[in-house]
Amino acid sequence: MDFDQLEKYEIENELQFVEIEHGFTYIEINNARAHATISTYSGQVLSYRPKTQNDDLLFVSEKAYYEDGKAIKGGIPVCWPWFGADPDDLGRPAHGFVRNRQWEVISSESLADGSTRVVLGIADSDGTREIWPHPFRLGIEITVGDSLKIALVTHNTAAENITISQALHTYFYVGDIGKVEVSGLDGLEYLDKVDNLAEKTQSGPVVIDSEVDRIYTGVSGELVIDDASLGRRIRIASSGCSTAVVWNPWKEVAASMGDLEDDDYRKMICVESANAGPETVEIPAGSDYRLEAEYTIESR
Ligand code: TA6
Repeated sequence: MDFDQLEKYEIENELQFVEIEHGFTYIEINNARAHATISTYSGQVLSYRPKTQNDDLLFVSEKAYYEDGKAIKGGIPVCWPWFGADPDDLGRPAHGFVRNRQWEVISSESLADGSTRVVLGIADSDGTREIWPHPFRLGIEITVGDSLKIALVTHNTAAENITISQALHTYFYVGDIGKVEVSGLDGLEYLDKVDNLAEKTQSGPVVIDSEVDRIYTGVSGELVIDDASLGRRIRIASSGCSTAVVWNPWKEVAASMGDLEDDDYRKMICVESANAGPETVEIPAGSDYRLEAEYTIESR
């Protein structure tokens, strides 16, 4: 989509398109409630800050790659149509192929409550069918207001059922990982990716004092990131999924990643709304599937 074609989606004093240095286009939303930045490459929210807050909801690495074919480290990357390693072991990229492709703008609107909604989409092409041989349309509905609402909508345009896994791989900004607790997972089973996928049971809130990479199953209800350092709580309400992934790379893994500063692990935590691990989703031909998350920040 050419930059000139985007003009019709602008909303005066509320939604603008900006061409940035790396040749990518950002959507800048600034309404009475909040500010947000969204990349049309990758369909990825990079920043969200309600007007009542000083700090961003999201972490984006200073060393993030902004290159065609690479994922941007931070914000809300979309993992689709698989989460994690290639499920068929064909050497395809981890976390699927839509987080490193260009998306189209489908619509934009101001809502009566002062929030702004923008919808981006991506559909199958020769390039995607080489990797995954199914027709599809994938939309992301992003509503920027007192909260940030995301709906990832898979339209199965194929003549047969498709099976996917997926995640909103959200990187939350935290003041100091040592002062963070994640609640809402107490008593749930998880697969521990740093211990050969051993099955374990969560006891109490999740605290991070080493590498954590866990797939929690049977999740229902709200998750809360309690951040004593920033003096805030982030509430995560999800639907269309019963899996949550919690990831922090800790020191050694962070240092091995070219797109993270060595000490970035102290400023981020991924808490992901997902259909992943044992939970996959079969979508009948011609049907839609919605994975939704709403993020709300409150002071402690
Ligand atoms: O969601 C957690 C995880 O799958 C980890 O296993 C780790 O590999 C991470 O994602 C990688 O995320 P990235 O954004 O670097 O591709």
